[in-house]
Amino acid sequence: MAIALITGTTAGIGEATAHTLAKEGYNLIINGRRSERLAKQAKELNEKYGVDVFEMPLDVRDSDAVSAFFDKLPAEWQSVDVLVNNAGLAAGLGCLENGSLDHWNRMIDTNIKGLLYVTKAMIPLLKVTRGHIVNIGSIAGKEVYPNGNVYCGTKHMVDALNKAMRRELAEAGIRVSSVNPGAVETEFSIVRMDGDTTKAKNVYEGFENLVAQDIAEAIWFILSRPRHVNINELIIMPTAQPTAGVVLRDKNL
Ligand code: NDP
Ligand code: 8X3
Repeated sequence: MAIALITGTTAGIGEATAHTLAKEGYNLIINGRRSERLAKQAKELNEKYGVDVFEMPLDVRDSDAVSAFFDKLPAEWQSVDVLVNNAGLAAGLGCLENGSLDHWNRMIDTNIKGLLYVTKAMIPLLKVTRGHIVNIGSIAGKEVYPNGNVYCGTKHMVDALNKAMRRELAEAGIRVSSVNPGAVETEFSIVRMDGDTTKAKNVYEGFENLVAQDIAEAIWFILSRPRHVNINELIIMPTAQPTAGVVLRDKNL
């Protein structure tokens, strides 16, 4: 059975992707910092879909922890076919002048450096399987919007790394794709607003946002193409969000 490693499965897009790939018969390596959620999820995926699940309870920002995990990965879990680089976040929504260094560091360390640490460790395994990397970027990696500054910057870097991986790994037969969503209602805005659930809920008021399953299905579409087809990138938006930072509310679209 094929194996997929998905980062950031304890919520949102990663969680939906774990369920979608388990339903399609993948054994899974699942990741997140909240180890209790991860353990509960492993049990649920195993019971519901009959797949094997291996936990990767670590912070992708911790390069030593990432290296140690792959150094000790049991032989039966090393034949990984798919890496979904999903773990990420936005922290804060405000102008650069008033920006928080903690917010900036968390986004840069997770969205860029964490993705790099996991990808570097995974490339030797994916060379063996001639596997597939799916990078979760964002419309924020294609455009910028007011007060998105550093988050947009990190996702532009993901876009650049996606292109770099595609160029660099093609000769190894590794496929590389990105999915770049607009507004998806997950825990994303709760994290971005530092836990303020009222502000987070307002983000999705008055229009039909995307849901995590929309993105999971797109990931499965990418992965289920025949070997000669590489989807380089997808941009997926709510109908009511024509571009980054613009949402048409109360329009009955
Ligand atoms: P959620 O907040 O719902 O989920 C984020 C997931 O990432 C959680 O499982 C979280 O787990 C994990 N995560 C965050 N930081 C780390 C870390 N340092 N180490 C390991 N895991 C981590 O958000 P989404 O599902 O919406 O976001 C997933 C990806 O999609 C992100 O890269 C985001 O930028 C991107 N995206 C989201 C959009 C949206 O509108 N929601 C739109 C476009 C892109 P834990 O806290 O347990 O570590
Ligand atoms: C999250 C989507 O539109 O808030 O990446 O930037 S958006």
